[in-house]
Amino acid sequence: MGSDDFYPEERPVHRVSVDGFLMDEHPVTVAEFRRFVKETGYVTLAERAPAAEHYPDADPDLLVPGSLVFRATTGPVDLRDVSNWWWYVPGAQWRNPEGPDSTLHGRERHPVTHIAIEDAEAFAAWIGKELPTEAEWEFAARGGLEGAAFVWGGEFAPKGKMMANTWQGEFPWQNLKTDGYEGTSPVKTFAPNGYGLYDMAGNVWEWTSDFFTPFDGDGEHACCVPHNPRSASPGRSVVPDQPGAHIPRRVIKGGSHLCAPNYCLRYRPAARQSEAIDTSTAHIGFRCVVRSTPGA
Ligand SMILES: [Ca+2]
Ligand SMILES: [Ca+2]
Ligand SMILES: [Cu+2]
Repeated sequence: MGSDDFYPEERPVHRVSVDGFLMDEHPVTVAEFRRFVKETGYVTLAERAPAAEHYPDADPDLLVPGSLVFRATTGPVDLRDVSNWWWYVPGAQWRNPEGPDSTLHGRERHPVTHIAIEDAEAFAAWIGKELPTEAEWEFAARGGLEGAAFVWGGEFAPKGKMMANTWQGEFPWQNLKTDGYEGTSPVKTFAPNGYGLYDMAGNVWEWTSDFFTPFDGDGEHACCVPHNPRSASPGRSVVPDQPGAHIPRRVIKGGSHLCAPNYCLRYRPAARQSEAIDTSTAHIGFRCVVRSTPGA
């Protein structure tokens, strides 16, 4: 797991082992999520109004159901300020990914988006599966290649061929769409990895069950190869000195159609990012696993 060649949170490279499991071959699609909602009446987090007591500093106008939507800027902006391109849009949810006036027309086989971790867990429980741990997800993404930068090998675009739906050009204003897609793409558009898994790089980020913790710093893994490692407690996942720092954060993996080399070169198996458990966005989805020992 991990990489020493890109971002600090991926360091150091270390060895883990995981038991056998099966994984969905692509992220859960709009059509699949629709069936879940139809049969259960499930209401996603983005469709519920945030409770004022959890957000004492919030603008009351924003304490309405909604979700984070990406809007490209007209030119280069300060990349340290994500509010330049992320907008909390009232009425944005999985059925209306860009806001109330948008539809899913033609996107039934795209990954479902605007899914918070609790929504992903609810779907998994309903269908009799579980969410992968970070270690399982990364093992699966590598597709049998040891230490390769990308899920298909060492080169981003072998012989010029685009292997995943990412962002080509200067983020967040110049989307060249060399891969053919500005936003999400239908699952299985790009070739699978060595384990037959599609969209392990790009398209949408995918939730894992682990709370986000640094790989280094605690020395707990120094002596041995952790077996089925998991990070089950929210304690160390909070990011000090950030707005919303008290909200626990889980690991998301794989990068998305918004990941670009000038900002976020994270369409790689080692890449990891944290996302708050109260958050849904237009570029995060999920897929499930079945373990040989359920709940292990
Ligand atoms: Ca793209
Ligand atoms: Ca993905
Ligand atoms: Cu990214």
